Amino acid sequence: SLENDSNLTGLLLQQGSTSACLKPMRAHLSILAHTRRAPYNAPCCGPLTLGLPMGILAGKRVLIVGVASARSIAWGIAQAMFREGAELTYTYQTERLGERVLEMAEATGSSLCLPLDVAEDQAIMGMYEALAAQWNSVDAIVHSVAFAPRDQLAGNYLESVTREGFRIAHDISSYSFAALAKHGRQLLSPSSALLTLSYLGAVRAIPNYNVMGPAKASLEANVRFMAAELGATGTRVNAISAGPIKTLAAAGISGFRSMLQTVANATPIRRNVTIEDVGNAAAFLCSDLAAGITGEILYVDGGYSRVGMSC
Ligand code: NAD
Ligand code: 0WE
Repeated sequence: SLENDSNLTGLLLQQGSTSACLKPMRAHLSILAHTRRAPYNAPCCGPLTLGLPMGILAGKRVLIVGVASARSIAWGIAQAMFREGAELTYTYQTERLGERVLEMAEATGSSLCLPLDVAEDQAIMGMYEALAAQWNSVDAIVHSVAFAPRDQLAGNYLESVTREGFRIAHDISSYSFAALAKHGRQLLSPSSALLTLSYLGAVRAIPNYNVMGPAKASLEANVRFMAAELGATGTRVNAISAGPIKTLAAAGISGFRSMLQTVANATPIRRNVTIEDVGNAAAFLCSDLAAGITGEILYVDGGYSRVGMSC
């Protein structure tokens, strides 16, 4: 399955039983401990940090929404941000996902995981209440969430699109980003960043992406409107438009494997992007290095969208 060959769950599942989880988990943590940056204000001369520069996110507190597996783009972002010194809190969509997300959180120095279904305003407000009990402010929020009913993502656009499918796609994939900002803005620090994930289907008609195209176009417009408003209080708002990656959200999309191959061949860097590529760009955008960037859609697609023909 998608999860079994991932680094983290691979380690956890090696011994085939949940009771055997702790030992390999600790081994994994100790590996990460060597790459952990010093906390904010700490001198860079402790035993773990000797000779290492401070991470670009040292002292930043980041809320990560959208980890479902070790293949999730949000997990690539969380790992890059942890490496750069951020302190993380995660949310998970369902109880079924909660245990796995908690294990992943622990591997990145975090034990705070909160349930969140972004379809519910009450759930968003409850999540922030629980978060505010731990953190008095938040420096970045990563929104890595999309959903349309499966029947929306196959066949011709006008045949598959329905009023209800359109509503759900826009609610979960676009409105939820504004909702996270609307209910969380009192917690945002004066040099904070919001980040969401988009896809080329926002600006090009891509077969089978269907109603998710209009939903991502709406999400990208959300980025601009939110950036215009929140800039005054020091919050930047950006999106990364990522190339296709095999995640749970891509599982079961018919022809995804051959699409990956076709895209790799037509991409200037001649390969597909990875969750590490996206994670590194996300860490930059949420850091003070990107203090002059807001309302932007940054393409992390190996240049695919820049070329009109490839040989
Ligand atoms: P993923 O399945 O790992 O992540 C999608 C996440 O959305 C999951 O964690 C899921 O729990 C969450 N989610 C869905 N409905 C939710 C709800 N009601 N409440 C809370 N959470 C909910 O897949 P991914 O590919 O990592 O997707 C993350 C983002 O990246 C999405 O916005 C997707 O559109 C975008 N993106 C993906 C690709 C790709 O090819 N995989 C390319 C470009 C952009
Ligand atoms: O945004 C996405 C996928 C988002 C998504 C995926 C699913 C699958 C499971 C939204 N809703 C659902 N609903 C489900 O039931 N991507 C960018 C990945 C993706 O999906 C495609 C793509 C690409 C790329 C669908 C068709 C064509 C290309």
